[in-house]
Amino acid sequence: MLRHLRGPGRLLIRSVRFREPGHEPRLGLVEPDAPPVVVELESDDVLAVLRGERAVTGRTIAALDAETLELPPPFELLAPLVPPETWAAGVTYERSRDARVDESRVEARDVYSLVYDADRPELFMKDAGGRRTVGPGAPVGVRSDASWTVPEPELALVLAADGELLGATIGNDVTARDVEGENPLYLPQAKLFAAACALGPAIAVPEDWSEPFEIQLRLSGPDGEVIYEAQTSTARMRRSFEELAAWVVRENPVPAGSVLLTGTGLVPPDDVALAAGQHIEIRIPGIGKLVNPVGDAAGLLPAERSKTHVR
Ligand code: DO4
Ligand code: MG
Repeated sequence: MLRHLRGPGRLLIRSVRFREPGHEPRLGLVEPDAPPVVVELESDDVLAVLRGERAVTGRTIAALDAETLELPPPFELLAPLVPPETWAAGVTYERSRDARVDESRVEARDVYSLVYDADRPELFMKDAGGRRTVGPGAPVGVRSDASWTVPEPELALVLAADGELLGATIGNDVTARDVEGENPLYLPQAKLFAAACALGPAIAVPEDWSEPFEIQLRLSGPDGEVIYEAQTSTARMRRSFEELAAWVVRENPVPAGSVLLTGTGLVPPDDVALAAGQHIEIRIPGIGKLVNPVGDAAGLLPAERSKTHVR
């Protein structure tokens, strides 16, 4: 039985990005009415908005759902930003450490316990230019050469170039566990493939970054049956958001607006693997609910890539 989830305290703003056919993507602020209303912003610069730019056009759109923030047709909710780079931290929760130890060959098990305890965190690049990232409602991918892919629900931080925390959204660090389990050097192949990352629905700017975020995951089957459901809190992380962000930008020229996934504390049981037709819901009170169907990565390659067969 899941307990009631709490939000992170007072929010300064919540922003979304959306599109209508034939137009460039626009930004909006979410007003917490019931149902919430998206107020279109003049600016299309998400960093300026997160830093306080608030001029509005006067157009408002009522969301269809208070948590997913789904918009009525013809509007389409997009990932709340296109990060120039997306970084990810690993093994930041005890649960993640234990799962990696279990999935690995005996010879490789120590690396996860060592990195959990070390000063230097595990950091890896998850995406660049949003090429493998999808927004709310779009399918995430499962690669065909993997047999044990799982969702990783994570708090995702939007960073300034100096590592300052600008906002937080929901991230899904979809991972092929069997690929990483075979050899930790296969990590980039376990983590980077078509539609292996989802972000959304909104970026929230909390007043107080020391307040934890609660995270809930629900995986359901094609007929809506619940396959796995659990929750955790960023209070269980072994490292602070600021510490992880400082490591990412350390002697590393990370562009402003890059995203840092902060690691997963929820790992489904070993007999659960993502398959096309399932649905993943990740809820973080204060931010919203990110819902993505599951598809085959091979069918989710960016269009120009499948046309030209460039690898
Ligand atoms: O070492 C593997 C990556 C771990 C990870 O992505 C996580 O803990 O969230
Ligand atoms: Mg992860």
